[in-house]
Amino acid sequence: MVLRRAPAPAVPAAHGERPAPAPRGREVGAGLPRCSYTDPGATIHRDMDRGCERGTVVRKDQQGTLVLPDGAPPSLQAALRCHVRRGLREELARDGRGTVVVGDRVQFVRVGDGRAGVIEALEPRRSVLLRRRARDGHRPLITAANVDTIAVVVAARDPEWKPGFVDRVLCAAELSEIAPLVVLNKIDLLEPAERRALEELLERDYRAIGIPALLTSTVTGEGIDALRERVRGRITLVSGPSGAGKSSLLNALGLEAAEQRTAAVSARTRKGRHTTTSAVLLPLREGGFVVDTPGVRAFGFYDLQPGDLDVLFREIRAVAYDSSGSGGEARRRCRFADCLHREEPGCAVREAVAEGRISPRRFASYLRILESLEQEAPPGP
Ligand SMILES: Nc1nc2c(ncn2[C@@H]2O[C@H](COP(=O)(O)OP(=O)(O)O)[C@@H](O)[C@H]2O)c(=O)[nH]1
Ligand SMILES: [Mg+2]
Ligand SMILES: [Zn+2]
Repeated sequence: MVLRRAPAPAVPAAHGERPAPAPRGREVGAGLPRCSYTDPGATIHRDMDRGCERGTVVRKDQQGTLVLPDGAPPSLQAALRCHVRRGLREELARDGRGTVVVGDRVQFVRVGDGRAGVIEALEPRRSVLLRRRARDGHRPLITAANVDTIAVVVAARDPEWKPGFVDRVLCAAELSEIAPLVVLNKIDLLEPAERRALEELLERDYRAIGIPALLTSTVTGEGIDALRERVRGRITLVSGPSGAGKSSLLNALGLEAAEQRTAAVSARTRKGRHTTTSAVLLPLREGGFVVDTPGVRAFGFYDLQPGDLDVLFREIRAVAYDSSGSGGEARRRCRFADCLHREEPGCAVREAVAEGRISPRRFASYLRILESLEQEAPPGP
């Protein structure tokens, strides 16, 4: 299979046309697939001279869009309720940017008593998270923009962490070209020998391939400063199973519990049920935001074909593809061009696993995710 960067705006119209289905044996990035979103290069038509201020979209709900102005106190209370100027709404729907989402950088003008505003312009996005639309699996939604880091938080024990879950989140980060971070919390619960074994695993499976991994404890305070350094001034999406200690870590970072509760309530309907996926950006004191989300559902593998999964495991990608060819094309090194690295003879990836160049545990994750993708994906033509 020849891999090539996917044509740009084929994908994410939040309320736009259904995008054309990706061709089979699809073209993906120069050896790297990724979420085929390219910002249509937003033109910023308003400017500060005309009284516009800049801010970050921290929440969306039925009543509108909450924007935290730059320089305002880091609290949801300081956000302004805004609506999007109709002309801009139409432009976004037309050009494939969809709608304004949390994380978006916007320019707005204040109206009324200055506690409300109108969004006039959307600044170019650094990244987007895509999610399948629940009702029809094909149309993607942009759920958040400008996320800098996807942090997967699990407990070293209690509840037992599932490496497969971590690897799935890491794949989602690769797909969106967002920096990953692994956080092993509750490290205080491990005996010294268990801790050493965990350190070895993190070193071999993550740090060795360039994925940072932190050990933290909200009880002893270990690793909290390192985590603070990682989230400062950035937008960090925090993902992890319930009980891993996400809320406790956010508290340790100085995020007031009240803010967190406000966000949690806003994500429920009046009947107490969760609304769709309205993520909330929680402003941090030292700058930046965190988004707390329960799982990978919020940013599932939009439009990922089983044959592209190997690209999302960076150490498998490094072995499976030879991108020395011209034109940025990448070819599989395995005997079969469409090798899924399962039973096929002449497989470069399985050879690397056998020789210890790829972690058997990561490879097992690959196989499990591959299987789940095959169950989700409709059979190709
Ligand atoms: N021993 C220990 N317990 C922790 C740590 N962090 C959180 N917990 C406890 O784990 C439970 C779940 O924490 P919580 O922050 O609510 O997890 P969340 O569901 O991921 O938000 C709570 O009882 C916390 O007190 C830690 O680092 N060490
Ligand atoms: Mg929580
Ligand atoms: Zn192979």
